[in-house]
Amino acid sequence: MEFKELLGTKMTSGHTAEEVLAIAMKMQQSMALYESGIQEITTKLEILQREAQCKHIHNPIETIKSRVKSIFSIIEKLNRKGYEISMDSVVKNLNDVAGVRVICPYIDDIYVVAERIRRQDDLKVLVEKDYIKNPKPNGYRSYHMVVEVPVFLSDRKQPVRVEIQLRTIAMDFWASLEHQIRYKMEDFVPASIADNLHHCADTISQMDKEMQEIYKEVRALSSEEE
Ligand code: 0O2
Repeated sequence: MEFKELLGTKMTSGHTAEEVLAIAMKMQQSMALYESGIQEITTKLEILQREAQCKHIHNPIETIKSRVKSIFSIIEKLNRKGYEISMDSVVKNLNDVAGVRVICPYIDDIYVVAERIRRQDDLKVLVEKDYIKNPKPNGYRSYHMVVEVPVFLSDRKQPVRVEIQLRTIAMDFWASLEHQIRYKMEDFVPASIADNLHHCADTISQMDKEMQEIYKEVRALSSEEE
């Protein structure tokens, strides 16, 4: 859906296209706060990466990616979920405006990183969803955390919510392609394609488990200490 189309969509909140545009411009000004929240979380994760590199121990973080949700996606999500279209509503109802994706080599690394995040006492963990132990019906796997991080401004301390998605390289491969396919098909994925995607997700999950076992054997054979 393009922004033009969104403006042509009937808003569940009853706003006109002009009102939505004015709200969108106001929202844009608030996005800096979410950028700052991402910066805080990314710094914490980079510190964990650097520590592992310095100590020559296994680094549980392969890659860190981040994004602030576009205003278009924010309005589309508020509208889809039937929430009011306003900045207050974004703060109250959306957890994933600021998103950080942590790609880990192995499944166990995900739980290691999640625990290291939990231990940081300036962060408040608000939500945790384990889509690895409980995959979504379409086969999606990831570990999701919503945390609140303090951002220090010139005159106040502002808590900012950030969604952290933790995945293996394999889970990320599947989720990225599935997302693209779903987008291409405008969310109407035929059953046969959905079945194939589910099958791929299960195959990938099996591979993740096998790679984890291989790594355990490698570690048992090597003298690496952590
Ligand atoms: P995008 O483009 O990545 O931003 P909530 O956010 O808690 O109100 P929701 O959306 O059900 O409710 O939360 P959930 O299930 O934790 O999922 C949030 C995000 O996880 C999604 O954001 C995706 O990034 C990812 N995700 C969840 N399910 C799937 C899936 O089936 N396939 C893929 N590829 N990604 C998924 P957005 O806003 O949908 O998208």
